[in-house]
Amino acid sequence: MERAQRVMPGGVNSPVRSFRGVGGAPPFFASASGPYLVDLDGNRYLDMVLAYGPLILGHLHRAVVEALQGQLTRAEALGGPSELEVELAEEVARRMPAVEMLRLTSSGTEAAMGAVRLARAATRRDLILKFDGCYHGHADSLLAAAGSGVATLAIPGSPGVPAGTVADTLVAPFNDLEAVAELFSREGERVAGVIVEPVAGNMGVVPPEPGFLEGLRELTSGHGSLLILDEVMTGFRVALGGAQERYGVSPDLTCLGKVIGGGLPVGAFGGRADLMGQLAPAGPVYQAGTLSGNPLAVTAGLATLRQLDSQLPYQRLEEMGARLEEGMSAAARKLGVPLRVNRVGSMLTFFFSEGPVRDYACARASDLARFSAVHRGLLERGVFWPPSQFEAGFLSLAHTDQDLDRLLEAFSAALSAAV
Ligand code: KE4
Repeated sequence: MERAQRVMPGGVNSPVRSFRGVGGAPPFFASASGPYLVDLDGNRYLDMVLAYGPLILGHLHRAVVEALQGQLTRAEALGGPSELEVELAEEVARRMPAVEMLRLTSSGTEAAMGAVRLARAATRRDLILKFDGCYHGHADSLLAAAGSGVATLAIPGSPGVPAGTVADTLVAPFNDLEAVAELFSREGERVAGVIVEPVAGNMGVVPPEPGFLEGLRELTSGHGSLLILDEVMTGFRVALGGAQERYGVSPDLTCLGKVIGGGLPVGAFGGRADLMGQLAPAGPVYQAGTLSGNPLAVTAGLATLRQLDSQLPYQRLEEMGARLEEGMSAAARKLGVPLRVNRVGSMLTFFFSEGPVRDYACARASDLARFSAVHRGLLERGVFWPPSQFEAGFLSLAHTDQDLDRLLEAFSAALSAAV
C-alpha cells in the first residue's frame, strides 16, 4: 500500500477500495476463482463484493473464460463495427422490451452521462432530478449533493464541480414521492428527466417503497419528462429483465453496466427508439467512446448473459439471499443487537439501526462504527464484505450453501466480538 500510494492517489484506482470507509488497510488481491479471492499473502476470502456487482457468475466462470479464449484468437479491438456488438444489443433488448435501442460505453458513468444529455436534448429542457444518496457515476452534473430543504437545487458534490454545472440538477429524498410531486407542481414543465436507481444500492441497499417507482412514472409522463432507470447495478441482477421487470415500471431510458460486462469494462444506455435515434451519428446528440463495444468486453458480457437465460438462476440467487437475510437477522436477535437487513434478490446490506432504513438520512444515522468493526471481524474470518456501509453486498451463482454457512458463522462471531 505504501508503494501504491507513492504513484496512485490513496493507492487505489477507485476510492471505495481504499477501506477509508471502514478503516484499516485493504488486502491486495492476486487471484480469484468461483466465489473466492486470494490475496498476495495467499489468504483466501469468500467474496461478497464481486467487483461491486459484475461477477454474478462468480470469478472465471468456465463459459466466460472459454468465450474470451476464443475471442483472443480473433481480435482484441477492431475500431469498426462488429457482429458481437449487435448480438449484445439484441440480448439486452430481448430481456428488456423498453430498451428498443442501445448504445454501449465503457463505464456506468458514461452511460448515465449519455442518458442525461439525451433526455435534455429530446425534451429541450434542462432540469434533471436525482435522489439524495443515489449514485450515477462521477459526471459533473450528477456529482450533486442535496441542498438544504427537501427537493432543492443541488450544491456541488465535489470540489472541481462548478456551481453552474449542478444549477440544473434537483435533489429529492429517495422514497419521498410527495417531495417529487411538489417539485413537479412547481417546475414540472422544466424537468427534462428523473434519474433514479430503482433499487438504491449506493446508500447501502434501499428498496423502493410500494408506489414510489409507479409514482415517478406517472409524474414524468404527466409533465412530458422522461424516466431514466439507472440499472447499472440492478440490471440482470435482481431479475431476468432487471428492476423494470421486477417492479413492472417501463422507463423511457435505462442505464446499464456491471453484469453486462461480465467483469470487463462495459456500460450502456438505451430505451425508446424515437429517443435513441437522436444520438450521433443517427441524430445530433453527440456521444462517443474509443473502446465502446470492445470485442473482449462484449464477449464476456454475452457469455454472462447467456448463463442468465431463465428464471432458474434468479430462483437460486433469491434462495441464497433469503437465507443470508434470515441468518444475519437471527444472529443479531440472539445478541440483542438492532439490525436491519435490506435486500432485493442477491443484493443486500446490513445496517445497525433501530428503525427501518428507507433513505440516505436513515443510512447515515445507522451505527457506522459498529459496521466497521463487523467488517473487520468478517475480513479476519475470511469474508470480504464491501468496505463501506453505503455499498451493496452481492451473491453469485458460484456461492454454495456451505459458503453461506461459513459466512453466517463468521458474521455471528464478528458481531458478538463487536458488541
Ligand atoms: P462506473 O462508472 O463506476 O462503471 O458506474 C457508475 C455507476 C452508475 N450507476 C450506479 C447505480 C452505480 O452503482 C455505479 C457504480 N457503482 C459503484 C459501487 N456502488 C462502483 C464501485 C466504485 O465506485 O468503485
